[in-house]
Amino acid sequence: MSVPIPQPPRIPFIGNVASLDREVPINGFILLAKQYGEIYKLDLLGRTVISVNSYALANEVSNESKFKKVVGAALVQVRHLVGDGLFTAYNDEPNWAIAHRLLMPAFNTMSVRDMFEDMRDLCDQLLLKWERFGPENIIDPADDYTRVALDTIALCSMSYRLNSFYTNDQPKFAEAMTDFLKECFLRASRPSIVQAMMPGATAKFEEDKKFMTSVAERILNERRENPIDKKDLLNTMLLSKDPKTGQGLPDEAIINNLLTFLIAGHETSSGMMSFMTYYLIKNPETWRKLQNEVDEVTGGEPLQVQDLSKLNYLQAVMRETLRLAPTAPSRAVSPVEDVVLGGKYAVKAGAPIMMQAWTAQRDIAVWGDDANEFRPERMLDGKFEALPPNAWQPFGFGTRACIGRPFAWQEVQLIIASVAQKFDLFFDDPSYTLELQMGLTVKPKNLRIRAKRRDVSP
Ligand code: MNH
Repeated sequence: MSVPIPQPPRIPFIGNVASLDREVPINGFILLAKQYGEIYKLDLLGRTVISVNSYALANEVSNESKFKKVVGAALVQVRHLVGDGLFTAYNDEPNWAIAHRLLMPAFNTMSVRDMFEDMRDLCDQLLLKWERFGPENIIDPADDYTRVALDTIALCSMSYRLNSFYTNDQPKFAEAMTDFLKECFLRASRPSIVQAMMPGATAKFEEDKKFMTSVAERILNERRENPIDKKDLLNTMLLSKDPKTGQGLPDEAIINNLLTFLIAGHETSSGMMSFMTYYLIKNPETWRKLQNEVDEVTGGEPLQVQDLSKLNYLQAVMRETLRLAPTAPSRAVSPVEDVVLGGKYAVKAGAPIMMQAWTAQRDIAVWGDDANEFRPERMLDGKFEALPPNAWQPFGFGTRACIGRPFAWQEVQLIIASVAQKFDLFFDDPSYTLELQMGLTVKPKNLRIRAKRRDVSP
């Protein structure tokens, strides 16, 4: 016997749109999960979206023989820029499979190790900035982590320097990217009739798109004219052939993927480092433990790539941060055939389902009564490895899971370990309470900190 999927009361014409805060829909999703439990559905501008919130249902939809990735409404907007790039491609687009096979080896842990010194270059720019501005300076960590993450992915993927630390405002490319993604996210929840009445926003959207594409085209052309001998991702795409089909990637697909790396590779990592910073300041004992570990492993010397695997506590802090605050908080799938979810909720083939990692990763059935608390110890000593399947899933699932995971992991290890080695961090406002902010991804809102060098006495 199947039972209906709960749905909040609808308002004529707009359905359930009012249930979601337009600026920060994640707050609505969290609240609705508290009210309705493991599953509910919403009418959003003519689309019906099912949201699954419990571990059990999240695990059930993590099965590629029954559920496939859906390119959700915001990602459909991102396609205006990057089309069939890895992140936004429909499952059957041929360039997805070619790019996936070409790039998987270039993104594995071994290949990413070769990028360590480039990553350090940008990490040092962040450290130097915080040091030079001194302990009285108020830092917007999300802003500086975005600079470092965006510059890192640009340098490692196409040996291009965005130089975000050398301008007061974000450089033009970073600004175009941020504005474009914000607009994608807003367009996704705008009725088309409203969109039609916003020629200004549409013109800006087109302008940002054109500008970013022209930068990527210029970089590609320059590389063709002046080849370099370096194993960056651009060279991988330009020079290698798909082992299966013998084909290379067409120029358009190379550009789509260069821009995809920049999009997928900066906000998520930057948000992760911002949440880590928040949790570490909030939990001074954890912060001290982490500093001790870093000091012990490095002996006060600059971090080396072979140190990374010895930083077990850091790894637990990273895992626990992404459990409580997965910066890509949900992903969309749909059933290949009609299914009955959880043994009782009938769902038609093709219906979009949002897997809410944010709520599923706080399910007390898996994590216990203190599920909402930040406790890295639950990720230590084999406990992480012993978790039920898909209980921790901030990087997505299956063939469409994150290709940049080892890249992000190494980058965040390097930056947070280096910050812990060098600085004590404080909230600028000691009474700061966590609020969320959203673009395509989630980050802490209005977090402001100060950084004081550890080796300098007051
Ligand atoms: Mn990433 C897909 C989370 C860092 C490039 N990424 C995904 C998905 C999640 C995700 C979740 C699956 C989305 C979906 O099912 O629709 N990614 C993250 C997080 C971080 C992250 C939490 C950092 C923390 N990602 C990165 C970095 C890069 C990157 C860094 C690039 C250098 N991610 C991708 C790409 C995809 C993806 C590309 C799409 C892969 C595919 O579908 O083939």
